[in-house]
Amino acid sequence: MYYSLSDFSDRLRIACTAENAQFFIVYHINPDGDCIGSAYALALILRELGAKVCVCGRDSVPEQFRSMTAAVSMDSLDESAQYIAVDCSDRSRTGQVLGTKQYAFWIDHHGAENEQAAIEYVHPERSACSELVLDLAEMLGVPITKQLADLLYTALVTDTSCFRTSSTNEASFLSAARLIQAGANPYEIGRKQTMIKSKERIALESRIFSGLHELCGGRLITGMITQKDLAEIGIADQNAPAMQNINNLLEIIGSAELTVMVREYPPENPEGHSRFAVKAISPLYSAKAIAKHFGGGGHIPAAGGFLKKSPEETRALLEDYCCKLLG
Ligand SMILES: [Mn+2]
Repeated sequence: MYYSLSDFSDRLRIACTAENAQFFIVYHINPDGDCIGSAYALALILRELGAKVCVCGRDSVPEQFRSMTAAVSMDSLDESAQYIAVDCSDRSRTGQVLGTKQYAFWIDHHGAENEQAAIEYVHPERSACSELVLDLAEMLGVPITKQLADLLYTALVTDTSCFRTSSTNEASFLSAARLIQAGANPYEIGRKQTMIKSKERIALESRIFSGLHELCGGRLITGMITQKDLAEIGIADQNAPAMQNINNLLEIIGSAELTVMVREYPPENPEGHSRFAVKAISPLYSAKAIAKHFGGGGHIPAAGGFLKKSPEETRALLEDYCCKLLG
C-alpha cells in the first residue's frame, strides 16, 4: 500500500529503532547508478537510525560506482532481517536474490500495477529513486553528509542523464540543489558519470552507428549490440562500465520519434538472451505500452524487457511492431 512520506518515515523509524533491527536493502538486476546510489545511501540512513544493514543485488556493483560503495561497510544479518527494495518496479526486478520472502518496505519511482510490499513509498513522477531517499533522510532528520550527498547525486545525475531525460522536472533540480548544498560536486560527478568515455565505449558507439537502421523515414531508429561486438571490443559483459546508458545513444538522431536498442546476452541468461530497450521521444507514443506488448515494462518514455529470441529476430519483431504504430 502506498504511504505518504511522513507515514512511511514513521514506519521506517519504528522498524529501525526496534530491538535487533536488521535490513537487507535490495537493488535491481542489471544495476544502474540510481539503484546503487539509492541503496547504499539508504543503508547509511538506516544505520544512522540504529539498524544493522546489508545491501545486496543479483549482479555486482558496476565498476564506476565502486569507489563510493566500497566506503559503506556491511553488517552480517540473521534470519530475522527485513527486506527493503529500492528502484525496483516489481518483484521480478529484484532477481529473487533473497528467495521468495515478503518485502516489508518498497521505495520506487516506477510504480507497479500490484502491491509489492505492505509499506510502499512510490512516486512515479519523480526522476530518480534517490530523490525519494533524500526526502526520507530529511523527514527522518538524518544529516545529509557529503558521503550521502555524493551517493544520491550520482544516482540522480545518472538516472536523468545529467538532467536531460523526459523525466527531469522541477523536483529533480530542487533535489540536486539540496545535494549540492550538502557537498556533492556537480562538475566532478557529472563529468565522471556522464561525460568521460572509455576507448571501449567509443569503439562500441561507432559500431552501433555503423549498424544503425533508420526506418519510417527516420522516425524509428534501431541499434544492436551482439556478444561478438562485446568480445571484439574487449567489453566484459552487458554490465561493464562501457555499457552504462547505452540505450540513450540513438536519441542523438534528430528525426527519431521511437528508438529501440537490442542487446544480446549470453544464451544462459535466465530472462532470455535478447534485451530490448524502447525510448519514446515523441509524447505521442508509449515505450511502456510497446515493452508491455513484448512482456516487458518500465516508464512511458523509456521501457524494455527480454525475449528468448536471437537479437536479429528481436530487432525485426520490434521494428515491425513500431513501424505499424508509427503508421
Ligand atoms: Mn531509477
